[in-house]
Order: sequence, then C-alpha cells, then structure tokens
Amino acid sequence: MGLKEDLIKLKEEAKKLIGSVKDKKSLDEIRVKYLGKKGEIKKVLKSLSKLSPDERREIGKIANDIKDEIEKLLKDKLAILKEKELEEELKKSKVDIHLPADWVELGHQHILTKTLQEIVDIFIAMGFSVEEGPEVEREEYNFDMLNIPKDHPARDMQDTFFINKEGYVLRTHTSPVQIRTMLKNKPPVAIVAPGRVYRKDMDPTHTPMFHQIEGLLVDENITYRDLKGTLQKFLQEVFGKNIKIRLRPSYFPFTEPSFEVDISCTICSGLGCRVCKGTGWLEVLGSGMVDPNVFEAVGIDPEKYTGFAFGLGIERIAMLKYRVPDIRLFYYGDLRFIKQF
Ligand code: FA5
Repeated sequence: MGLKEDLIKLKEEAKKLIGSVKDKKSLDEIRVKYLGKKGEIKKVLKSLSKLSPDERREIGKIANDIKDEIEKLLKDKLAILKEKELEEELKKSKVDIHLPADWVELGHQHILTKTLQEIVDIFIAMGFSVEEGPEVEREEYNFDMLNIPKDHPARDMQDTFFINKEGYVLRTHTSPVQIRTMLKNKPPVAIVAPGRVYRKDMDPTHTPMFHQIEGLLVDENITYRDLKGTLQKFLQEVFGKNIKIRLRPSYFPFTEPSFEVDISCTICSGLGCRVCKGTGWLEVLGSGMVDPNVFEAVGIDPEKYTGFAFGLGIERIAMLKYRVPDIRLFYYGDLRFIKQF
C-alpha cells in the first residue's frame, strides 16, 4: 500500500476514534497518537525522504491537509465535551438555574440634575453661554469685588465656611463667576453659571450645600426692562405660560437697584393658600442691575455699559415645581423618591 492510502486510512481511523471518545483525557491521547512528535503523521512525513521530489510534494500536501483536518475534528470535539461537562456539573449542583437572577436596581437621573439642565437649556435657547467657577473660591471674588468689603455687615447675609487657606472660602453663591467672567471677557457678555455652593444653614428649606445658577448680561443700553422680560420668559418656560411675575425692591451689595422676583402661586393661582402663606406669591430668585462698583472692580466702564444679574436656588425651583416639601429629600439617595420625576 502506498503512503497516500496509509494517510487516508489514518484519517479515517482518527475520525472514528474522535467520534466515539467520551472524555477529554482520551481525546488528548488521540491527539498525541496522531499529531504528537512521535505520532502517526510524523512517521509518514519521515519516510518522505525516500520519495522523488514530485511525490514528496504531493504526499506532503496530503499529509498537511489531513493534519489540519484531524486538528479541527479534535477542536470541535473538545468544545462538545466541555459543554457536556458543564451541563453535568450544573445538574449535580444545587443551584436552580431557572430562578430569576439577582435584581440590581438601575439608577435614575436625579431631579436636581434634570431641573438644572432644563434651566440651562432655556437660557442657551435665549443666547446665553455656560461658565463655571471653582467651589473653593478666592474670598476677594466671593465678597470684595462684589462690593462686599471686609467687616461690612452684608457679609453676615451669607454664613460662610472658611477653610485652612488664608484668602479662600467655600463659595457662598455663584456670583463670583460674574467676576471671573468679566475679568476674562469684555462686553457684550451673556452667561449662566450653575454649580454647588455652601452656607452654614440647616432647616427644611436650607442645607449646607445646595445648587445655584447665576445669570449675567452686560452690554450697552441694557435696562431694567431687559431684566424683567428675560426673567418673565424664563419663569414662564419653567412654571407655565399662565404664571405672573412681580419684582419687589430688595438689597444685594452687587446690584443697584435690587429685586426679589416672585411668581404667582402655582397651587392657588394667586388666590392665597397654605403654600404661599395666603399671599398669592412665591419668592423664586434674587436679581438686580449690576452695581457700578462691580464694573469698576473688573475694569469695565460703568458709563458705557450696563447690565443685569440674577441668582436662583435650583433646589427651590425644583421644590416649587414638583411640590417637594423638604429639601433634605433631594440628598437621601432614595430611588423611590428620585424615580417619581
Ligand atoms: C444670592 O445668593 C445672590 N448671589 C443672588 C443674586 C445674584 C442676586 C445676582 C442678585 C444678582 P440669596 O442669598 O438670596 O442670593 O440666595 C439665592 C437663592 O439661593 C435663594 O433664593 C434660595 O432659593 C437659595 N438658597 C439660599 N440659601 C440656601 C440654602 N442654605 N439651601 C438651599 N437653598 C438656599
């Protein structure tokens, strides 16, 4: 019998053996028997030297093809055996694979993130851009350059966390971003600046950390009407077209004149109820025309430019919009609360 026939016989033999084998160990023995260093295929290849070059090429090719074929058969069989093994193991184990898997509860966008994004989107649509500032802020930007000098009683309006670094505080409001922006860019300026702020407060409507968003618009000929129109449009987008707004005189050191902005009560439409304490109005934000002293501090000519600024608490807006009774609910991380929105 020639080598060619020998090889084909070997292949058939291997095929039969691989087909009937029942475990990984015997399969490995078959691999060694046919493909090992001293295996059957090697033996055939060794005797190639006795052949003519043409025959050598022909038989060599057949031997290699058969080697590849046997390798593939072994690989496929190994996969089948492994799967069987796993099945056996699962059958033996006490784990019931038909039980539903442990349920990992998915998270949910936080209501404050959602509110903040909605507010930012409204201002972006009006042409404002977004600025950010650091939470550990220079005392100078948080107070002095906003027209709140040291030892001035206005500093008491915001109970401050001081840190171990001379000249720095945890920012008490987002207003220092006004200063940072105006030091960097000259008018026209139209920005909103969202972020965390810190005050030593704690009650059902005040926490030591909360979120604000600042707004600043500076250009030539900006008047009180621009402030009122912008805020009216913004508040109607948030609370609905039917709400009314009113501005009450107030005091902030960095704006003159200053206004508290109220909206008509969203619960009783202004008739008077428990939520608005019978007044028909809800206070939503602080605002005013930028004080000329602030412009001077940042090197902007107050004779040429005017502007308005405002600041609001994100928690306060979310509480009013979604009727959340206690600010601390925002921070418990309870998904039953967060998933309602
Ligand atoms: C300010 O912080 C001014 N910087 C706002 C401003 C900006 C006025 C630009 C004029 C021009 P005020 O201290 O009132 O203002 O705070 C603004 C809002 O932050 C409040 O209306 C309230 O909604 C919210 N707020 C204040 N303290 C807390 C607190 N501890 N917890 C939660 N929200 C608070």
